[in-house]
Amino acid sequence: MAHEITLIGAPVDEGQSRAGCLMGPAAYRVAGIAAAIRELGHDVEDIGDIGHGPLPEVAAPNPAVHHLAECVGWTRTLADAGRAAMDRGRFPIFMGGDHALSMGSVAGVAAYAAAAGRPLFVLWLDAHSDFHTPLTTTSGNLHGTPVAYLSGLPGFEAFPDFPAPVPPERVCLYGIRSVDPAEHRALKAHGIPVNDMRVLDENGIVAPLRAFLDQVAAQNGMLHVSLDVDFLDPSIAPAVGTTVPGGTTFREAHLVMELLHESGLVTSLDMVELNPFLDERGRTAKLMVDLVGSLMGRKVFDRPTRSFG
Ligand code: 6HN
Ligand code: MN
Ligand code: MN
Ligand code: MN
Repeated sequence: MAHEITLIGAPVDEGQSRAGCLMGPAAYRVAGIAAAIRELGHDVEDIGDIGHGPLPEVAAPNPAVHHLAECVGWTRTLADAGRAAMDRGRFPIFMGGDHALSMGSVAGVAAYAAAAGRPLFVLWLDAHSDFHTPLTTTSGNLHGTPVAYLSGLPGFEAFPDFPAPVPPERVCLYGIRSVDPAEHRALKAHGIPVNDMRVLDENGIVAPLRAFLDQVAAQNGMLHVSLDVDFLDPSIAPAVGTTVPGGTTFREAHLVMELLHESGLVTSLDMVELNPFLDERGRTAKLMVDLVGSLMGRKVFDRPTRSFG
């Protein structure tokens, strides 16, 4: 199925403390993202980079939190941009930018899904669970909070109310290998299933994902995928500020993307946490673009595929 893709540049750098993610959208463009997707038969438009807009007056609920106003601004402008793209029947790809951008991207997609009367599912491909709130974070880096925001947890009073919070059984955390103590307690209390690397080592990279995709298909859901560079092993993807050893391999990551393509269920995508300042001759940016190619249907050999649902 051909998609109508809208690239949205989201140079968010304020959700963490290591400058450089703001160069992410430029690096993806240099790596040829638009041509790579177009080559697969899809329509592609690039609306350029957006900004965080006017800064609201907000008070941080915890002194560690930094750049709260900027992150609230980004959440508003990205939610609006994502919703507007989807209202035009397009498939938004949010080119980050750090993971704080997903507060906005998922809010926009959730608003669209609620209006369309369809359940939204979220696949979080990440080393981290990103389940802090502005109350529990100790680093103060708001890129560690979007999953709690989209789950409707308290502590996000400075942010727009999340439209239709996503229930725990519709969230799939995948590739996880770093969870802080407060996140661990909150994940257990809230009941979000955690597919950590232990689960994927034991069951393989395909089976738990297929089970989740079957749920999405059975409920005619929309599926937002949030791809954090640190989902990948640092040996193949060095350009990220929060590397954690033991990540997915080149083939595992492509297999996930190929399966997602086959499912036909994905309706929006984030590419987050690329820090081009830390890259080696663009290899991480190129790998991320290649993975998007697999998600958009690039394959070595065409063969009949299994159905979902
Ligand atoms: N990410 N849990 C750590 C923190 O600072 O809260 C790391 C967060 C990483 C964020 O993966 O986008
Ligand atoms: Mn700043
Ligand atoms: Mn993340
Ligand atoms: Mn991460």
